[in-house]
Amino acid sequence: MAKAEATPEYITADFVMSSPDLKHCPRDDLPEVAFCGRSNAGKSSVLNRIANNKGLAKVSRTPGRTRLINFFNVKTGGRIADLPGYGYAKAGKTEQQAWQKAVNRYLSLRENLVGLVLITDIRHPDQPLDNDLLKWAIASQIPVRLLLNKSDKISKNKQAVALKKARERFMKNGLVTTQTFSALKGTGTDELNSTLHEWLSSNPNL
Ligand SMILES: Nc1nc2c(ncn2[C@@H]2O[C@H](COP(=O)(O)OP(=O)(O)OP(=O)(O)O)[C@@H](O)[C@H]2O)c(=O)[nH]1
Ligand SMILES: [Mg+2]
Repeated sequence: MAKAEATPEYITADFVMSSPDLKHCPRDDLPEVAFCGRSNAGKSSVLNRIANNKGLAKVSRTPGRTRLINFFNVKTGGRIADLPGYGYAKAGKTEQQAWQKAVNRYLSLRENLVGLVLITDIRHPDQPLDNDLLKWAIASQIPVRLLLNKSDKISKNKQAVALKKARERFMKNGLVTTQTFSALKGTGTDELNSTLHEWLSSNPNL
């Protein structure tokens, strides 16, 4: 008889509010993890997958869909912030600058930020804007889970090579951990959720 697959440990999350900028964010009284990355990398899809709820965050084929910071409370404690993606060339310049400024202010001033999930497309490693964010997080001592998403788009062999390369890159830096993920298939859900639980229950000062 085939072995039954274990059901992943999903998180339960509820939408709280959308904020155009730091001033209008919810109170910083809960530990918060930010989902960030290039536009279209799959931030909203990853969130929906780990919560097993396709309707939680809006997903779109058109890049640049998430233009506000969207907040979700996690039932077991803490909050997730789904940030607008960066690097979306087709957005109007003024609009792009406005939402980039909101993200930068959020990242540098949000006091309850306990970790970042940096979502990347496994096929496009080493992107300059992702690297800027990684450098900033390391300098700010914020732990990062680098997610190589859309792993379903390449073979198992190529996935292993991409993961090895990313891990080698951050071997000397305990702050950055790496994993493969597929929002489409659910691969990597348990691994990500156990880190989220750890981070979200980690800050006794809040
Ligand atoms: N094949 C595959 N497609 C994915 C995966 N994750 C996301 N996508 C697709 O990629 C596109 C963008 O996904 P979103 O979740 O909206 O991306 P986002 O990073 O939130 O985008 P913005 O909000 O615009 O910054 C959608 O068409 C998703 O269906 C994945 O793991 N595999
Ligand atoms: Mg989004």
